[in-house]
Amino acid sequence: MEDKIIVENELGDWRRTHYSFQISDSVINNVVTVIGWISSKRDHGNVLFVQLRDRFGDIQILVKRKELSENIFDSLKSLKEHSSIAIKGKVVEQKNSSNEFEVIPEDIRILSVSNKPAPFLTQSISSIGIDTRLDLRAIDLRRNHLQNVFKIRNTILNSIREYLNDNYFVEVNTPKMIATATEGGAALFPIFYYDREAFLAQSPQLYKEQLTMAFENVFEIAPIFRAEPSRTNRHLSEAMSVDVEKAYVDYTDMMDYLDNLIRYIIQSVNDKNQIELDSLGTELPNVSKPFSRITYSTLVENLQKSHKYIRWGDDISPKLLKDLFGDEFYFITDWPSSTKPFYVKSKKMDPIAEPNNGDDPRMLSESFDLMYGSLELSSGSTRINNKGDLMDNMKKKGLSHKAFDYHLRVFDYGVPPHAGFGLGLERLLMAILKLDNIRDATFYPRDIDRLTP
Ligand code: AMO
Repeated sequence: MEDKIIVENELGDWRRTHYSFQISDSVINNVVTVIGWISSKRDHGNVLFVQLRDRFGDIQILVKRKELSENIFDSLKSLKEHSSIAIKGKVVEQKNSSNEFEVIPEDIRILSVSNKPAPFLTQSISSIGIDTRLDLRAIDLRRNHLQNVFKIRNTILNSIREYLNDNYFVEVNTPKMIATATEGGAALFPIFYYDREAFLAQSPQLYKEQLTMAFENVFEIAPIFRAEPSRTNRHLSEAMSVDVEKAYVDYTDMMDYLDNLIRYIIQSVNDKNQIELDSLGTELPNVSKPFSRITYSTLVENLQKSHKYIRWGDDISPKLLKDLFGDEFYFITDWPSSTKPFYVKSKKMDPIAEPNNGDDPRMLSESFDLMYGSLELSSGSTRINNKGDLMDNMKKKGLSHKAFDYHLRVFDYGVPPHAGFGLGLERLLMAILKLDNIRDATFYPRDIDRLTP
């Protein structure tokens, strides 16, 4: 059959005159040019109903054998889903089509032919394994479900920029090939940098801190790289981080900013994405009130009271949080200094705290994690801005001053007090849309098993 298809394979002078959403009352009886790919097709012998999909949605095309040349009709009839076509035709009213109009073609150009049926349907939520979908990700991303997810992602990104610009932040970009680690716990990806070893950046941490000297309020939306050895539904090896840093504030101010930012984002999605939310069947989290704040020490006590095995100083696993918190946003604050990276400022000593192991007192830090249920969305803190304190803390954590010389020397010139946070974009999307797998919150996920496509 295939060799009978007439493929122009070239646009020539054809250009789209209208997107699907522009096919409306105002163009009834007009001849338009619409372009897209076939999302579905119903064949009634001498009549075809084709759904032509563009960036905004579907347009119904009614094709009748008697109104087109045999050749073109037969070619169209044999086209599979995903093939691209351009149609010049008249817009007519059609109550039964999804947008109440259809286009009756006068001329058709076949631009690109799909040779194989895709292993998943465009309309299905898909019970097919994620690996099969990821192997053909560009096609998978055409599915309605992911289209909705990524349209909402777009709103989220725009609203983050809007909120931060309105609050006098400057968008910056920092190097992704770096010389030293910043986040103690997370492993690095080593790379060759000419004749030296370097690493992919785990975080823009030190650069965003430095940039508060020149710009006071900065943010960056960029990838972070983490050599995560585990296979989970919430870790990526390459994730997008929304990093925010501000001078002359502390961690309590940054919690206010983050709280307001999340509520602004959810309001924007609510205002702009009702169609996508309805189609996903998702209700947005209730964010009518500011998020609650619980200190790490109180949380550990509560967990111990409910007979969970945890010692003060341990990290808190998602499993432990699962029974305690439902689908809600909340902050865990004042983490032990021992659990936080070297740049995080310590609080004054907790007077009721007992020594941890004889000589190491229970130092707390000016820090927070923003959680949604058992999912960590963000970490933030007040940073150390005094060179001596920073050097002491580095020593405590076993870090070499020499390796961080490029950073420490800045502190000779008076780094202002500052605080900030890093917010995982994919994790936020998981929380807002209740996605089970972080891989569906990113275009081409990277994990321990996957480096392609
Ligand atoms: P942290 O290491 O907690 O803090 O990272 C901040 C947020 O980034 C997201 N995140 C990830 N998302 C997906 N996959 C991963 N492997 C992954 N790793 C981190 C999470 C996390 O809460 N420099 C500090 C931030 C700061 O203090 O400003 C930092 O990187 O949502």
